[in-house]
Amino acid sequence: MDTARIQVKAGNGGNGCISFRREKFVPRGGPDGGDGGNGGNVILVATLGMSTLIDLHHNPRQVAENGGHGIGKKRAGADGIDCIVKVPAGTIVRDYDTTETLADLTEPDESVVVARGGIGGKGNARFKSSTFQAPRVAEKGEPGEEREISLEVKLIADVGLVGYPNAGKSTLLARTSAATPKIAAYPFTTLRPNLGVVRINREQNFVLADIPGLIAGAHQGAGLGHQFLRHIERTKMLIHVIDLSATDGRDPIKDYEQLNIELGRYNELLTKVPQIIALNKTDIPEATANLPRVQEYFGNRKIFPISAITGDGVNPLIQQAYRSLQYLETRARREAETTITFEHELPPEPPARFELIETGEGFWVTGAEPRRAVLMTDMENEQALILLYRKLKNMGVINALARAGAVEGDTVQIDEFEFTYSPKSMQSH
Ligand SMILES: Nc1nc2c(ncn2[C@@H]2O[C@H](COP(=O)(O)OP(=O)(O)OP(=O)(O)O)[C@@H](O)[C@H]2O)c(=O)[nH]1
Ligand SMILES: [Mg+2]
Repeated sequence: MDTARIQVKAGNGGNGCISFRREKFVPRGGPDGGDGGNGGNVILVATLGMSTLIDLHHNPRQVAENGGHGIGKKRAGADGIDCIVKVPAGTIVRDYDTTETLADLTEPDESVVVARGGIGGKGNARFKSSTFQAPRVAEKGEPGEEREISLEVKLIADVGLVGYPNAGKSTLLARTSAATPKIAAYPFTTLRPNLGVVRINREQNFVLADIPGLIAGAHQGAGLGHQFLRHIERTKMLIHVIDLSATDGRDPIKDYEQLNIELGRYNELLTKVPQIIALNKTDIPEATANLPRVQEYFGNRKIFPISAITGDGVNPLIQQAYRSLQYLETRARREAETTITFEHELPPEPPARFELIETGEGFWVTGAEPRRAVLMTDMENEQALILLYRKLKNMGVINALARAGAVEGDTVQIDEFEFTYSPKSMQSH
């Protein structure tokens, strides 16, 4: 339920209308066809209080309303209503085919348009001019965008708890927050990540995530942990919980090393995430016995012996986690500021409106603007083709063709349509 694949279809623009005024005593009135309305967009909105994509599994196709067609008396069609799709905060949105990331909706109410509604076509009233008194032409509505997207929810926690099964991660989460995860004396008690808010004082807090225990081979799918490792990819920091009592016949130092190897095998970057070491279950005598050896192993590195059950040592651990977070956030802000200054010096180049590609048989025109102009043209209508020619000319397409050496009779392809080039007009076929 953390991932979903859905189809989104924005509304088509409504068609412009071809109509002429009819009034008593006015035998041949002017054009009065209204514009089509714009199609609705499909918009994803990050929503607080949602945690899964289960709703979308039941509704894998999300469609926005089409714009209404224009009608006579210059009345415009209504705009189509947007389709609003609620997703959990922390959802990454990708194009399914290209896998390009479209958005990373981290903050509540952040939104992204994943399919843009088509523009309504202009009615014939718009095309009247001194030389064009009775235009029998209107634009078709632009088709709404349609695509497949994939969604993935990654929890947004500041700090993640990692450790072997049974180390006491859930117990620590329960002790430090209001969360009530399941706790039991067998491995793999936790089956899904849990989040809790750890309050330092009235204003200061951070979000702590507990994930299922990891074991050797987790990166290859052993145990349950690997499917949840991606949740901690985005935490700023980890608390590595180690069972110091080693009651299951294990060794705390081996556990520590093995777990880090697993993290690195899953994603090298995870080994770069700062870790705080929590040595848990100090209330058990075996733990106290193990402590000197483990302390020696970590040397100068700061470690936190705790008992998640009694609460011993937990407060210093939490304070340290919070201070480290603050440090990391300040550093991230400083880096962000540096980046912004840099970007100011290098303004991005404006995107080209279209591109001309020589095909050997003629030319291929790509780009959103020419494509839109073509899709909004009724190819059966002579006047509409004249209008298309003018639009292409205004965009610079006709000039570019001439410069590229196009001659009468060359084939020009725009989107799905083929035209025959002539310096003064375009003919569709
Ligand atoms: N004595 C003692 N027992 C503890 C302590 N912390 C956890 N436990 C016990 O250890 C067992 C496992 O605790 P959990 O919190 O469920 O461990 P976990 O790391 O979340 O385990 P998984 O979810 O299976 O990965 C439970 O029986 C806890 O009561 C501690 O500080 N002292
Ligand atoms: Mg647990």
